Amino acid sequence: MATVTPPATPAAQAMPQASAPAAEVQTIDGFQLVIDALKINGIETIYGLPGIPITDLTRRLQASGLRMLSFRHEQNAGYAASIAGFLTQKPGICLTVSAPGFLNGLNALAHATTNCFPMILISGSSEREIVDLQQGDYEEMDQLAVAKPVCKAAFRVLHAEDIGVGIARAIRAAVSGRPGGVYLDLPAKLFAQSVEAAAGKASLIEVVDPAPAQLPGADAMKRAVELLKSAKKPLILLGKGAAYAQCDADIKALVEKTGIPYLPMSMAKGLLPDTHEQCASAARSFVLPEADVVLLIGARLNWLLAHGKGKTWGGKSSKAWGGQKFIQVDISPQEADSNVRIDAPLVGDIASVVSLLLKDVNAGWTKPPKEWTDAVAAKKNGNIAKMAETLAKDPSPMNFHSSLNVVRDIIKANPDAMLVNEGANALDFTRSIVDMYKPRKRIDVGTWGIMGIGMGYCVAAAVETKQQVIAIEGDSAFGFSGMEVETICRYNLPVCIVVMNNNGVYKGTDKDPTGRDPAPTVFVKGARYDKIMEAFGGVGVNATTPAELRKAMEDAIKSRKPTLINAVIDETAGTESGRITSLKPSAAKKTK
Ligand SMILES: Cc1ncc(C[n+]2csc(CCOP(=O)(O)OP(=O)(O)O)c2C)c(N)n1
Ligand SMILES: [Mg+2]
Repeated sequence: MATVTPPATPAAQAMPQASAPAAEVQTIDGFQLVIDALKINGIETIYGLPGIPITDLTRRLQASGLRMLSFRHEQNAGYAASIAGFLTQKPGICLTVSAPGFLNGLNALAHATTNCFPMILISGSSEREIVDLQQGDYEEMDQLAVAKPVCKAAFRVLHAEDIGVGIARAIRAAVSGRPGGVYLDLPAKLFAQSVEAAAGKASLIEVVDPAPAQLPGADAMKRAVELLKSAKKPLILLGKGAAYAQCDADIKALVEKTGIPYLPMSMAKGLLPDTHEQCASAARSFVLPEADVVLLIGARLNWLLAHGKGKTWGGKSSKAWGGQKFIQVDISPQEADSNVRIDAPLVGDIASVVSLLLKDVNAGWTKPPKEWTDAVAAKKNGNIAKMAETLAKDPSPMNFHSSLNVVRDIIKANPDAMLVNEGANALDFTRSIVDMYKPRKRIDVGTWGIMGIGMGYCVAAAVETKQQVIAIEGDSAFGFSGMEVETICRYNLPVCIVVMNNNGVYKGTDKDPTGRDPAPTVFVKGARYDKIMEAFGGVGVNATTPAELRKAMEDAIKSRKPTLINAVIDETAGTESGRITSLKPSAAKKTK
């Protein structure tokens, strides 16, 4: 806090010796108001990258005791902030410079909005009067206008006395209702503005009840429970919204007391252990078309669930309804009927709705018919046995199955470890082979299937949870954020990265038919990603067998040192596009 003497009046200047000494006025500047506004709202960590006009802000944030984690590229800082939001229910904060830094952070802001993660992108910006007249300022851009289409809300603060309101609005917008990405524009001039200290402090707002409980009405509950009770082949689908809600014990109780088979979406894996007897993951292609009533909890009927219709759901053609009835628990009333009819929408926050459902179940419940649960179990056990045979093989060179069998054991032995996962085959095989045992331990590419979340997620997962982090990365996927290995070493984070190196995107065998260049999907053969980690003082290991991979992962977990294992995978092992080959335009052409 600075002390300034108010400017002397012209009269006082004329006769200085005659006036009494001016009273000192305590002031507070824009930098400090931003810091204090974040602090009183419980923000502890900022993910960002310094430069004009926010360098001093990053220094003062750090000096004030907040944790300021500095990245090599804003996109990775943004992904870190987005997943911090998912893990903590508090908005993850990403701080960037103007135009180019802002644009680098924008991808993550859009990702947060799409995935319903609370996040605030705070960017410094250039002089408004020059930007608005397009007179060519340093890093000139109308950032507010650019951000708007990809975020839930966007705000700009022009006066220091509005900083408190600006940050309060950003926090409330990010976490209330359906969470999402919020943009907050802080022009350079704002930081140096000073206001009278007491007034400045009084202008700060501690947000009360930022994500209020929202409960559906009794009639909506009755409708949903009656429909669920009428089912002969019920199914529960858990989405990452159910993981976000942090009502793990109630979700487990609901599943177990109803006795209904359940299917977790990727980031809902571990809400109940994947080895749970009611888990139907290994029978997905059986339960989706067979189920008659489906209870969706925090899962949207988007492309990841084939829009709730078509052949996946037993429909006769690609757009035909399969005949299921849906109960949908979602905080957004607009989600219902987005793809197919929702017979019983339950609009509310997941924790409240699940506790209401549990009350009804406790009041009296008949478990689903044994024919249904037996049929699901038979299908599932058959598929698990088939998978066990594949996993038992030890081919040379190592393939996705034999290497991921090791990861599966490591996660089983370390169920508290965070698993970060991206790639195509490296993603799909990890999701289906590696069982999760606890909630919110698996974080991955999310709704967009985005490459580049890897190292940002690793940093945030380590910082927010303090747990060991294990990242299973396709070699292409790793390349999007690989430079953050330096960040991981700089902060000495317990991160073990496994690069599934099959020499390319999907696989490493493509050829340029003209013979001139490498094919678009292939990389340098035999690349040694482990050397990147060594360059910054971490541990690098080249693993060519499952035994070498196991030893390297165990050592990493024991030492908690930043480690990168270059896992050499058979370059012929992958499938084009992993499991989503059907989405390729050329595939659509063939089926016409
Ligand atoms: C930002 C972004 N760019 C491009 C893609 C397209 N894409 C999907 S998977 C993938 C990489 C797959 O290769 P790799 O990570 O090596 O996994 P593999 O299948 O080889 O295990 C790419 C580039 C994407 N999903 N996101
Ligand atoms: Mg690859």
